[in-house]
Amino acid sequence: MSRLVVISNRLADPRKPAAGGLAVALGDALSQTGGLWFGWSGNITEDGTPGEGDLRVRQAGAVTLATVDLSREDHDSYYLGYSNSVLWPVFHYRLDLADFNASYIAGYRRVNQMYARKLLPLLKNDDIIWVHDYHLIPLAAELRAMGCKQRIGFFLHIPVPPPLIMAAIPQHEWLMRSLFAYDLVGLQSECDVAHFTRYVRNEASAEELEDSRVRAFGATVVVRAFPIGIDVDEFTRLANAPEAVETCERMREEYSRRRLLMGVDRLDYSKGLPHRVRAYRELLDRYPENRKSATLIMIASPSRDDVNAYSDLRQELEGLCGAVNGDYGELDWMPVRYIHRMVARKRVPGLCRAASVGLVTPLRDGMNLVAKEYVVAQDPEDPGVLVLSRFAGAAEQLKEALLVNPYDTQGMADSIQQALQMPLAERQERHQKLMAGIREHDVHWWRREFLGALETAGA
Ligand code: GDG
Repeated sequence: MSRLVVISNRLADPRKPAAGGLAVALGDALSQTGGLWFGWSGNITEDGTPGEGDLRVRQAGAVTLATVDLSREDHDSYYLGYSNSVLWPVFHYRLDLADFNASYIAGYRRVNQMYARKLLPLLKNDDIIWVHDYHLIPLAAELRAMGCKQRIGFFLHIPVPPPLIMAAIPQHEWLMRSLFAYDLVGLQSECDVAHFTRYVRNEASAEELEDSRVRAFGATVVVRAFPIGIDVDEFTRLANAPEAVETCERMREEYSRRRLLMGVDRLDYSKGLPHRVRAYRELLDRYPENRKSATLIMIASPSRDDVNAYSDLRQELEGLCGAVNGDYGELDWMPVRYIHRMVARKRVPGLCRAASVGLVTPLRDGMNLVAKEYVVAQDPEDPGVLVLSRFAGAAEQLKEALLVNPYDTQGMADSIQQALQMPLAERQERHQKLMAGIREHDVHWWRREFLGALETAGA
């Protein structure tokens, strides 16, 4: 059996309980074959040389963790700059938030080249290499240029935008050409595959071959959707553990006279948080019976604070929450509880379970795992209702959720009202169907499908 090598921007020690579904699933796969996980250490060296970083290799059980530090200049141009101020906004259709600063691309290329240089000597001939996400699009091309012949797959966790939006990135052709150095490109949804295919057809006269193969730029790559799932068993265990049970009980006690609506997200403009608060305000306005009886809990964990667009969003959100509380609040009722802190992972399932409505309303999202976690955390006898944006990748799978358009404030308020009023039998039926799909397509399924396809791609 070949050894698995995973490369991602950040890595997690898979043995640590706080690691989360993806880290656990990748950790499992890596442990099975005795794998290598390579990425940024999370350290920034203030006086480091650009394009250079110390490699540190350590063992975590059967998994070798190899990390490199980044110099301040590389961190700012590769990570904050090109990855999070160009690729992240554009791939989420937000040209208005993109910062096409010409200096970023050099850092992005430099770091990918450095990673390739550091990784190459650690590779064995029959390794299978799996690269993750938008920070590392050109990594395979850099590895190939250094003579790497191993099979390499890429999985993009974020959406692929429509071709004309992609074309706004000055280096769009180079980026898309880089993807053809992989043997397999995995995307989250069929919509992403359609955008990818349309781009290469229009911009590179691509030929679509059998078995999801696409030929362009003188190379052939397999492009398919592999919708990522969660680790259902791990999350169920977490939901039944004392911390989650206690959190749920405490919430129910604290809010015994209220119905809870809940969202847990990173504070990111892709997640549609202001739109959610506006819809909730509309709910209180249109359906006054919810005043004093509904409470919206918004947990928005800090994220990428040093990118400007994120501090603007924080201000906007704080203003909106403050206004709802000021306009509608009573001495004994605050409509919104907004928390700008990370809650412990062990508490997340308890929060989900205590909420009658789970609000997952991104403007655009590759998949959105919170949607799946919310469903899995529910009591099947008395489940809450998932209100899900049609613009989340998860909407292609979770058809029994109440699908909403987050730009339509009134429509979303109506759907939240429908969720609050939904009869038990309908809630149970929807929950059962959602659960079956989430269980069938869990994170282990995702990993097996991807690695199975990578085994045969390019063969
Ligand atoms: C990217 C793509 C794709 C959130 N707040 C807290 C917290 N979380 C956890 C959730 C969930 C995870 O973080 C978020 O996952 P998402 O999928 O919702 O979103 P991104 O972080 O944007 O992830 C996304 C994903 O990659 C996987 O491919 O689905 O589309 O954007 O697990 O529970 N966890 C804790 N405290 C918090 O406050 N502990």
